[in-house]
Amino acid sequence: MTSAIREHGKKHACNHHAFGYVLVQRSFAFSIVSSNRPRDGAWSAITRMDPTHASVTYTPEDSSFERDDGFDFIVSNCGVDSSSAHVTINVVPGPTLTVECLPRSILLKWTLPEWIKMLGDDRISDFIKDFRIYRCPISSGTCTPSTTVYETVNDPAIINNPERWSFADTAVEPDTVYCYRITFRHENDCDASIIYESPYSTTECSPICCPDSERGFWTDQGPTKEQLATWVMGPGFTISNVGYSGAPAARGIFGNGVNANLPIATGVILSSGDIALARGPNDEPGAEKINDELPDTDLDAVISSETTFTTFDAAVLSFEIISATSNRIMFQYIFASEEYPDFETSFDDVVAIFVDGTNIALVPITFDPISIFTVNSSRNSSRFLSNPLNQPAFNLQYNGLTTLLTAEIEIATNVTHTVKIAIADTRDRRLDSAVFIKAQIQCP
Ligand SMILES: [Ca+2]
Ligand SMILES: [Ca+2]
Repeated sequence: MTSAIREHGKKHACNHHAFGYVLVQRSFAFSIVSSNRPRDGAWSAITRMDPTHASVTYTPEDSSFERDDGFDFIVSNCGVDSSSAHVTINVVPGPTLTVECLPRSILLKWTLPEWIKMLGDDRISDFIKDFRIYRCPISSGTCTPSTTVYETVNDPAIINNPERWSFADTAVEPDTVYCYRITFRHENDCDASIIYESPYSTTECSPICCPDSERGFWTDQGPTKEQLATWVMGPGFTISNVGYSGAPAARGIFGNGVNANLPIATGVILSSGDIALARGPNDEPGAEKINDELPDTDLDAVISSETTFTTFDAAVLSFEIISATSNRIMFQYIFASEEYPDFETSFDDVVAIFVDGTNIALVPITFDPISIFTVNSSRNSSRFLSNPLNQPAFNLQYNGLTTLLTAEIEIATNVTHTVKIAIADTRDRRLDSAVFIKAQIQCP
């Protein structure tokens, strides 16, 4: 008896895996002998599926280009071999994925292979099922495959419109590497359901600090206090025991500072009100937020030689650092306020940076602290810049600001030091002030 092969080599289109199968005429015992193994891929041992079917899994060596491969097979029964037959495997590309860093988000953009589009441009959703986005944790610089679906895309309006083939991942932390992959399932004309997947795509940037020229000057209250400490210190320091006291709206980050004419592109902002008020134009004489926050006694001490009043609405970021390599700490910062110009001799809002208890934020040469009384249009005026109402020199709400100032101090290596950055209103909680501190981390 000769096994009759009625049909063979049904063709499967697939990216990473493909299989051919043979169909024999009726049910009887048989075996399959392979010959002429695939040229560009590896295949599994032939597996009996049922009395009439057998399958083999094929994995192309390189799935990034489109080409055909195949193998020959012989079905034998009772020692009588059939003639050789050939299975063709059509290997086609799968989807591709790119990732782009934006402020506090990562934008994923994908493309689908041409063969999918040719199935019907505006009916792609008829052929694509279970479109999934996987976000994979990173370890040791490589992607760790995730089996947990991060996001699904089911909306035909998105799947059928190439201009909408994107997804913004906003749940990102700074200085964290993320890795993504997309997959979809295609039900093809061979009654098979095959999963297509993109290669992994990895970000290696600090997502939240990435410049976005279309966004203009921005502030963001989202980052944690630990992120703020990391931003102002930069690499080389181990940071611990981070604390923040003050209103949640009073601290955060800013970006595109150049858009506001600031000499700092990105950094941390602390204020005695709401950091969102920092954004220009300067269209109010006295923008303010009453936070009902407490004074800071260290700041009270800093201004005690200038005024008898105490502080209010303090915002205080504090932490400990240790470094094996850095014997110096440096901050570059700008102090800005709504107290200028009308109250520059009556309401002494203040900022200070304490390292191991010593205030290192001082007017150069003079050793004056940084406050409304010590830097203004008449005192230390070379350090002062006016931002008049409705004729903004800077795209900031604040009516005046200092030039870019530097606070630095030598420190011992391998010793824990305390850092405390504090700002507050003085005498009342009105007409807020802010400090812009340059980020020491690298942005792409
Ligand atoms: Ca103003
Ligand atoms: Ca206030």
